[in-house]
Amino acid sequence: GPSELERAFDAAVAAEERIEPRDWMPDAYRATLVRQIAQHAHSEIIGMQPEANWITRAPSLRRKAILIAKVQDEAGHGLYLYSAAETLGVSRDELLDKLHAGRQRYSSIFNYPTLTWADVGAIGWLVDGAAITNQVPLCRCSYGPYARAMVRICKEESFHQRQGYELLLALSHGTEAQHAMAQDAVDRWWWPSLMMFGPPDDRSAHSAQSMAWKIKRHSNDELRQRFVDICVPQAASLGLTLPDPDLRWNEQRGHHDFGAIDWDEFSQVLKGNGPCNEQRIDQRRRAHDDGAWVREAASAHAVKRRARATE
Ligand code: FAQ
Repeated sequence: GPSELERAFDAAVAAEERIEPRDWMPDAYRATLVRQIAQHAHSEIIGMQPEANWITRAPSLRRKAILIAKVQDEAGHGLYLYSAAETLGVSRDELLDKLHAGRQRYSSIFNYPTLTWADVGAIGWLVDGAAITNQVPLCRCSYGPYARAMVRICKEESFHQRQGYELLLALSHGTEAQHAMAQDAVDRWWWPSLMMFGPPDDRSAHSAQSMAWKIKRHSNDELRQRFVDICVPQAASLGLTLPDPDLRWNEQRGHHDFGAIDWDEFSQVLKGNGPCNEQRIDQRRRAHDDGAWVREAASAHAVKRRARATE
């Protein structure tokens, strides 16, 4: 039967208490958290690339300042999340090595290109919107450090989502060409955003166990449905359409029905065959190598300061 420690862990989870770094936890619980938090952290820093692509070409100083701040926030989210992962006994170096070696994942969404300025708006509205829908329940995750990191991240994500919505609203009500650019961006980002929630429930390997452990609070399909229901009225007020002829309100279900997701495309992106997989990981490795001297200088400085403090 279960040991004393296991029983205490199960009771804490059942009582909605938080599991903290020094508490006993099952190895598989720890491994699942490392997998999910690392994947989340990697997504934040790889996710800086598609938007950073537009910093030099933002259409005004105001838009440029906003975009720089947003991309910087994403770096910060990466740091909170790597720190949360470190409380589980893995180092940030180790996680980055795994990312660079292709042994840990980052979100499928960041393997799509940002072709026009409107993509910055579509990412804010749809990608950050999907991230919030997925992450608000993670504020109640059973693992304390992850749950607490998520509170601040969600507040910042809400700001990012509004930024994207406001950008798209300006374009949608601008010239005919600007409106068309906004619509094209939404057409390209809609389906990949729905894929962010992960495979359908009947093909989600980890959901049942993660929900039992209260790491995940809702299934992939539940959150995806919630996101669709939120987006439909927002698209209408933006004056834009969602690229799905099967999208319609279902009175009986009290939800919107929507068309079939291309799961072959999703699995291709996960296998590394998305439009930008290679570019994203090459750029990440290059940035890491180019930053080696900064890490060396910072640790040399820390050693010097410590020596001075103990003199
Ligand atoms: N992409 O059994 P499940 C952001 C993998 S938001 C890639 O359902 P799970 C904000 C999954 O790892 C994006 N892989 O898995 C931002 C597993 O493979 P594995 C980051 C995916 O973990 C905006 C397999 O499929 N957010 O960064 C994806 O229970 C703008 C089976 O799947 C998070 O990571 C996918 N979309 O549920 C930043 C949120 N979906 O590991 C910058 C936290 C599934 O066995 C700019 N994560 N897979 O090899 C989660 O909530 C969960 O991990 C899910 C997946 C819901 C993503």
